[in-house]
Amino acid sequence: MLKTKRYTITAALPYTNGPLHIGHLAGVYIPADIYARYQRNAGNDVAFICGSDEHGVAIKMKAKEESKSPKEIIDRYDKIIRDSFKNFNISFDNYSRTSLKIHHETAQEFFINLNKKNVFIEKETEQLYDIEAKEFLADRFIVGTCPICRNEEAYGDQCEDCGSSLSSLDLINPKSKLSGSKPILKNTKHWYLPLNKYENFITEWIIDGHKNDWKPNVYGQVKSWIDNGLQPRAVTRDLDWGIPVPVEENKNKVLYVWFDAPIGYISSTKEWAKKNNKDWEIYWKDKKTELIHFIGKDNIVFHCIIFPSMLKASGDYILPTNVPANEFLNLEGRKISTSKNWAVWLHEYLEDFPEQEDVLRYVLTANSPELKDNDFTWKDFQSRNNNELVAIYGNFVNRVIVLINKYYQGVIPKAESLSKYDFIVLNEIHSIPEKIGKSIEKFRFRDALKELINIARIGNKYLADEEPWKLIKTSPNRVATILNTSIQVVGILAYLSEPFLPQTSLKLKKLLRIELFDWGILRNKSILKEGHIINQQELLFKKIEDKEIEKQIDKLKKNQSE
Ligand code: B3M
Ligand code: ZN
Repeated sequence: MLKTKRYTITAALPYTNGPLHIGHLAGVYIPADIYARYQRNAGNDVAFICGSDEHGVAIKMKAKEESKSPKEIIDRYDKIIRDSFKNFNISFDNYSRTSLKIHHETAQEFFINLNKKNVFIEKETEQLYDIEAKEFLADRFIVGTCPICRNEEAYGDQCEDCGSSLSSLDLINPKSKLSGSKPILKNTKHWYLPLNKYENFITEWIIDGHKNDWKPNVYGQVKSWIDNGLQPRAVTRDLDWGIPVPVEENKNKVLYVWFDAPIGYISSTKEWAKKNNKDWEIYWKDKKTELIHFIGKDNIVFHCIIFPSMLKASGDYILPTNVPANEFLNLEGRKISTSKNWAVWLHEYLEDFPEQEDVLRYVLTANSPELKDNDFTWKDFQSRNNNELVAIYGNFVNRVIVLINKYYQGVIPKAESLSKYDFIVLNEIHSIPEKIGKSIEKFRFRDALKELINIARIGNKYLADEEPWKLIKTSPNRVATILNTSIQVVGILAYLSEPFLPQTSLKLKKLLRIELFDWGILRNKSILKEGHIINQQELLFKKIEDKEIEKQIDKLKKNQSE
């Protein structure tokens, strides 16, 4: 199909300081994957980009906790994270890592370019210092009370509760996470990005320009920062882990992780373009390219204010068309917490529910925290699997395939004269691809998924109303028409499931013996021609028993008591 538009789709680079859990999938990676798969199926040119975020204090903290080197930590979790993305069919075109040379070079070039343009303010200031640990305290090395929302666990660079970008001197009652001691003040030099100078740019671009097409939760956060006024932010740190600041007089200074990490999208695109003999610049500098950042709400300030100001200052980059950040997913009514092991880890999920990654994709899309925090419960997981995937989707497909094999040895029968009801069903089904497309274009994946399952609901009802198994002796032509109509519904379900349930879509493709997956065919009235031979039925979804759910809930309670 003619490639009509170009998309650079990025998903937040996960820190390699721990494994992935359901909050990551629901917040960022499933929405991004649905969107990327949809745009590919629509015939567009897509670069779906991600990679591991391997610098910063978070990784230093983990290394200290485990008395390991940061390198050992990032290598361990980079592998675990890559495996999880692969197992859940997150279809990145490239997954890189910011510890690679190509990223160090790209980030340093970016810094040098801005430095040459005198974008930064270089200044000596007093910063918090831990005399016991002999470390300057920035980012997650320091915690204190957030001056904006009074959260007592705010970090030196950000408060995860209200999303505010902070500097450690803003914290009330700051405490070192390294020694627990009260920090002293010590002089040090840093390079500051003067965000205050980009207030008008952000106001025109987002506050005026994206009032109607950006999600209200994102727009609202950006507006609150602009209303409070933007402050210069240090983009360098006194740390021995990270990308060295490319200046002569550098003394153990590295780039702030949130300066280098978003540039990781660019270096990952470069790496991909080199491997595929493509020009990376059209994905980051061509005004016809749509740049979409998929992130969680705690990353909004970095993707809507800091990184765009860096791109603007650099001068030749495009800006994101949209930043559809999701809110947070809670677990059994409580905030997911890595440190308290209150999480459903992806690698553990697959041990307990092998081959059922699509079930989790389905439930996390149906319950996605698109506009407000939402809750994942194991009971809901079980009921959506049993009552929607098994009882509606799987049951409908199973009945059609079994009947076509039983009555016609798997050969799709010829449709005779269609009844009014047949036309109603086919017209309704053929209106759904456009509805799903419209919802996905607006990042409303829950609505899009409802339309998808509705296809199976319509098919199920049609079969139950028409009861072909009662007519096979008296009206064989009618049965042929009903099953030809029904297999068209299954065909559309196969195509439209691909962005949401890729594993199930692949099973259906094999079942129906569909070779290509070009969505252009969805414009045809009939997807599967009479005479086409399909395979025997195979199980798509299996019932989840109470004891499987009880085991999960007990596991969480046990984690809690430890
Ligand atoms: N590593 C993820 C987080 O804040 C952070 C995203 C970087 S995207 C450039 O958990
Ligand atoms: Zn706060």
